[in-house]
Amino acid sequence: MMDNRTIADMFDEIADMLSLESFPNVQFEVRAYRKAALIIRSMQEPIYDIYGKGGLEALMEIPGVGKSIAASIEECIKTGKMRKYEMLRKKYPFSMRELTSIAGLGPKTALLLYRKLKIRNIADLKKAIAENRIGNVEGIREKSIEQLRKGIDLMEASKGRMIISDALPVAEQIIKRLTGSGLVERALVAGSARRMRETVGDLDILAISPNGEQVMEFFSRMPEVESTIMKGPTKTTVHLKIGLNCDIRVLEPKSFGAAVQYFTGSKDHNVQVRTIAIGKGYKLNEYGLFDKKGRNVVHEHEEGIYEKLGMQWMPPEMREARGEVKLAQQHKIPKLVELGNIRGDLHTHSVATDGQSTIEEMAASAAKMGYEYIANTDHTKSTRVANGMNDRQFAAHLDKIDRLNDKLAGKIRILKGVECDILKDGTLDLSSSMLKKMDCVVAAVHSNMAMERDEMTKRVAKALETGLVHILAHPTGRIVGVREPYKIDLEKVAESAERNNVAFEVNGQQRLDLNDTNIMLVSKYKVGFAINTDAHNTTHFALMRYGVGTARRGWLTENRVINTLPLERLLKTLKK
Ligand code: DGT
Ligand code: CA
Ligand code: CA
Repeated sequence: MMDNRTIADMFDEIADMLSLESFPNVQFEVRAYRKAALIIRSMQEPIYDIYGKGGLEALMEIPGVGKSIAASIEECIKTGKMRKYEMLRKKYPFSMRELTSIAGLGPKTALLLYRKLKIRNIADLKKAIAENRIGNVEGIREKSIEQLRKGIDLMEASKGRMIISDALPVAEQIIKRLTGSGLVERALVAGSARRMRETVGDLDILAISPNGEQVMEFFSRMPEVESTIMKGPTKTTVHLKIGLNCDIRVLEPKSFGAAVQYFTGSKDHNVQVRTIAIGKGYKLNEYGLFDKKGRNVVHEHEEGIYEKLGMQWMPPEMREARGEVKLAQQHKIPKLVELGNIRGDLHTHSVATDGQSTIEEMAASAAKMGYEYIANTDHTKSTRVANGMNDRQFAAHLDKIDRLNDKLAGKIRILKGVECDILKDGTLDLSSSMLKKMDCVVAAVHSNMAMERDEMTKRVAKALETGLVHILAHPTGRIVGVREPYKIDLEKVAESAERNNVAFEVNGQQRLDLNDTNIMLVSKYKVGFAINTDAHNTTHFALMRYGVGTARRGWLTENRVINTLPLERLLKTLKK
């Protein structure tokens, strides 16, 4: 059984290998595979379910999936193989995916490394770097060797951990299977996934069932499972095809609440809670909360533990030992922003630049989700790789949005916007007169990221001081597992943002930027936040929950988040 990620990885690898070919129109094919990979990777519904329900036709309804790609997916689901992929792999017998997953290493370099040094994977590459063999390859500079070294380090630092947006949908699919099996009374995901940590090391599933053995049998035979690592009547561990381990624990109802509290963690949070329990004469562990006489006083629900300890219950996202335990004792846990509070997305793209869906499709999809508005924020000219637009092109683009809004009146409002580059010198990549025509100016750094901290801080602050910017997008530039944040003094930037009424973005894509700790840092200032998906196609809207999860980990409340405002109030806020 093929999961979305595996298929997307295969398509990306096909695109990488095809990009080395030179037959006519090959670039067209490369783009098609790339686009399909991008979309399938971010889809939350398993593609074999889509196929199972509606066959080839349903596959072709996925944006970016045409006839021949749909046929490849079908082949893959039916046979576990893809002929096209295997043919190309014969020609390029090295792990393109492994090598190009290193930041800064593209298909051409991978081929060069294979041809000259027989490097087939990351292990070979590391060895070659350590033995100073790379420097002798023509076409590879000293600077790029340094870059390769950094890329490998970054990858190893994140090794074994997976971004939440890849892991959680699989965990939820497993929960659905378990509850659908009729074997369990309740099942939930605990651990870092429940806390919405940006990456997870493994998945921790808890279930109530009187049939431990049968549950374990069912669990270890699910299509998501690659192999069983350990199988016992109360605990089983499997390795999933997506590359993560997954634990399941089967419990009796009377210890479920304690287990949920314990296995949700974090470990540091648990240590603090347990200390409070001891102070009150209890013993707390994963089996229960026991009083002096050894009686378990909490059963099925974890809320009971906090209650008995004189604490307020708090959302899992807060349980990182960052002061939430004290707040809970004072009954001052804030009411965090929720997915249901979000009324629109203020950072979205379209085919006008590097998106894969049209503005019409984006708006229709957002309306279907119940949004009141989206801002279309396509790129500006300096972002050439994204096909960015200049003043003249934006003028026509905005007219088009006006016409669309006339057509859509009453359904959803498309705000006229832009994701404007903050150039190296801190100026904006579009004229002020054009920026003033926009409802929503999102500004971001896309180039020259290797600046000194001071210089970068001044650059971004200068852009905010124009008074033309509404939202600072992905303010540190990091991409989880791919790129480190650039150096920047966020507190200085927050001072500028406060003076100029600029909101900080919490980006729900693989960036998850700002992250939880940076949100906490800048929320000390009087600034707003915008939780956006940076959607490049309609499937990306589903990533909002990870933006919201990250915002909750940074303790944000609804009133701090501007895209929880109804349209009229949002427009007023943006005009200020
Ligand atoms: P991960 O898997 O690295 O993303 O992070 P977690 O938080 O899911 O950690 P994991 O899977 O090792 O353990 C799940 C939870 O079990 C953890 O959040 C808290 C609890 N736990 C694990 N080991 C200990 C421990 O030694 N002491 C305490 N108090 N709790 C623990
Ligand atoms: Ca875990
Ligand atoms: Ca675990």
